[in-house]
Amino acid sequence: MERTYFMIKPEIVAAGGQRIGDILAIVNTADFRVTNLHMRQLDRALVEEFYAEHKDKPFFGALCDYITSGPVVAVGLERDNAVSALRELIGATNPVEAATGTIRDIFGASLQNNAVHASANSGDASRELGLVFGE
Ligand code: FUP
Repeated sequence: MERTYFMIKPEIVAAGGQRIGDILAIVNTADFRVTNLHMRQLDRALVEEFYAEHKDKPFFGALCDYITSGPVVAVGLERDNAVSALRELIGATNPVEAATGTIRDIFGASLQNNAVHASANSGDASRELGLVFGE
């Protein structure tokens, strides 16, 4: 069994509940067990740590502004090969490059506002679950 971290980003949450349900229903098709779930606004220091790998990139400030702009839905998920299975479900980072039918293809608005996050590897998953849930 492997764990991963999934997050529904602020523009989806701000639009109301329906798309949260639609996205979780897609995740549910892939037989994940939900190990943790909550909705909250993340503080700036946590988000800067979360995206530390990008701290020298030109988009870092805007990315942190955006992720702290409203509540997110934070989800811990578990199954065999959880990291790769979830990355496949969400699609490429840029929604215009995301495969048809993936979450970012359906719900993503732009490279920054790409609807959801999923851990890139199991090391990131442990780090992200620790940061957000204190696991
Ligand atoms: P991903 O692992 O698919 O979330 O992608 P990255 O870690 O490369 O990027 C993290 C987030 O930064 C993306 F979800 C969107 C945002 N981003 C930008 O806003 N501009 C860029 O040029 C690249 C990424």
